[in-house]
Amino acid sequence: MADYTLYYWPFPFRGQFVRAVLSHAGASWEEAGDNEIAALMAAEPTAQLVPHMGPPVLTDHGRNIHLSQMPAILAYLGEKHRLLPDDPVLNAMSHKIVADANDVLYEMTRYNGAQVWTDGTWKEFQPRLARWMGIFEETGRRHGLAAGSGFMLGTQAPGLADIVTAILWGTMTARFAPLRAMLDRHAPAIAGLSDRIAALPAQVELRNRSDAMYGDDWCGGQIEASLRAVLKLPA
Ligand SMILES: N[C@@H](CCC(=O)N[C@@H](CS)C(=O)NCC(=O)O)C(=O)O
Repeated sequence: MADYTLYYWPFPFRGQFVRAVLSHAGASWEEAGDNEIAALMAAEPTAQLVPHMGPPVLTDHGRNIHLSQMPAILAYLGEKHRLLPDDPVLNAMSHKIVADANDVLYEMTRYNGAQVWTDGTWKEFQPRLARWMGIFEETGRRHGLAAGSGFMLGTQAPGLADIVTAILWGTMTARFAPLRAMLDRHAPAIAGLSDRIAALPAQVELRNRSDAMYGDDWCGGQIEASLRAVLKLPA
């Protein structure tokens, strides 16, 4: 049996953070199918593995536990697979980076798909997106990257903060190429970190597998279609 089961849609969006951490930790996992995810979501909270609104949901078979909420899942995996710094401040910084990444996903999808992009709203959002890039760059500058460790929080090996940062910006700019120039301009150290993490063998393997399964998709649905339209990318 696999170590974990991941309930997440066939997209490299929120679930990809969980996949990337599991890959980095060398853990095995099975992906639940769409029908299973839909059935779990439709079940009464009393009948769900863990009461939740939307995936990702992760089952750890070794401990027979189930978790929802991407930041909580990553906090658990970070502790279990020793991907968090011992220092309490840097530990909290890791969780801040995860929460920032989740906020960026929320804003990039216009509040988890509640609205779609138009040319006007996308243009209005540009300073805010640049600022998010700057926030990651400055977080890295203050804690590690500029100090020469090469990792987000000055750790000697990639940790949760590095994987999350790389999956956020690396996946987004790979899917939406025009955003890479923006990342290079506003967050050059983060662009470099994303490339270094992306080159790790476990991440190369995950990306190849994900690209084969999900193609060019990122978050899917009308929100992705509108993002492609404002970026003048093929649908
Ligand atoms: N805050 C949750 C957000 C979960 C979420 O929005 N999941 C999306 C996929 S990324 C979903 O399918 N939601 C369905 C729903 O909320 O009805 C997290 O960070 O895990």
